[in-house]
Amino acid sequence: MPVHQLPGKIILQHPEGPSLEILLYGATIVSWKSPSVENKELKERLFLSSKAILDGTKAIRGGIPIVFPCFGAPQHPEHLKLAQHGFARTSLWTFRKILLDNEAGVSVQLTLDPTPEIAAVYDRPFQLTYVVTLAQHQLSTDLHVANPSESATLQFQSLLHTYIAAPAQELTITPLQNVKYYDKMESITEAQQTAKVETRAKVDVRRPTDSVYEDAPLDYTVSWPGGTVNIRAREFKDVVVWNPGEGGKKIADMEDGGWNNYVCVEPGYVRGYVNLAPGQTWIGQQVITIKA
Ligand code: TA6
Repeated sequence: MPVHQLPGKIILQHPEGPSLEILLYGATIVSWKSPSVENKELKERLFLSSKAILDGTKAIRGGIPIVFPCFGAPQHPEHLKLAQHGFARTSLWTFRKILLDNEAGVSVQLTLDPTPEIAAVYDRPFQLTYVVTLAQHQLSTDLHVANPSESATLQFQSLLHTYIAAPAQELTITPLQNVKYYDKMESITEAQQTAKVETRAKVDVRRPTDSVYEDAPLDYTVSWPGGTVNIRAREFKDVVVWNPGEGGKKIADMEDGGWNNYVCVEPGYVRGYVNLAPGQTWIGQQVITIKA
């Protein structure tokens, strides 16, 4: 069986070797093993801190946490009771069904609907559906946000907080040159950040980095000696590049030196809000492809 349901998690097994582990907690993908293009050797493609707390009491430090309906500290009047990055990454999702199961790929669907815990901090109707598809060298993650309201617009932010396993001191991210960005290293509050324009042809994270690129190109390449990963996005118009460097020592669930082993490249809609009309559905998509 290529899809295994275990207590609290789902394992996807592709016939050619790749595998994926999704926790129901946050629908967080915590492992993606995919073969190298050259010699088929299976490699872990996502960073997961060895200190990540996996018992459902804290958002997971690594993998692909889902950010919804607010990015960072809540600012929208409807979000003020929410924790940083919202509730999707800390709620228990439901595994619904297998959508595809053949040599082309293995695909599953999970959903999150309002629960009493969510309703206590967020009273808007919504439905989230997450479609995760594993192919030989590719992982697609589609987040569908539906607005079941008959009269009210749903305003939200969303992002996939993807921790790519890669040597932070050696990697570059392209093409972000000339894209406007906001530097969260300068100030965490949006109001105090001034827009800058990226001047570098190749962005790196050799210094602590927390940059929110607005209206970004939707197609990014992360390269390092011996590795290339492509990340494509749809509807996630912005992208965040984050690596705290030594500042990671202050993050309780970050393993020692963990910041050397990843970069977060996070497609999202985080500058402004998606305005989703009643009865409509919005789909944000990320497709990660191993190129080398
Ligand atoms: O996406 C980047 C960011 O918002 C950073 O500012 C940093 O705080 C990071 O996310 C991690 O947030 P977390 O709530 O998971 O500790």
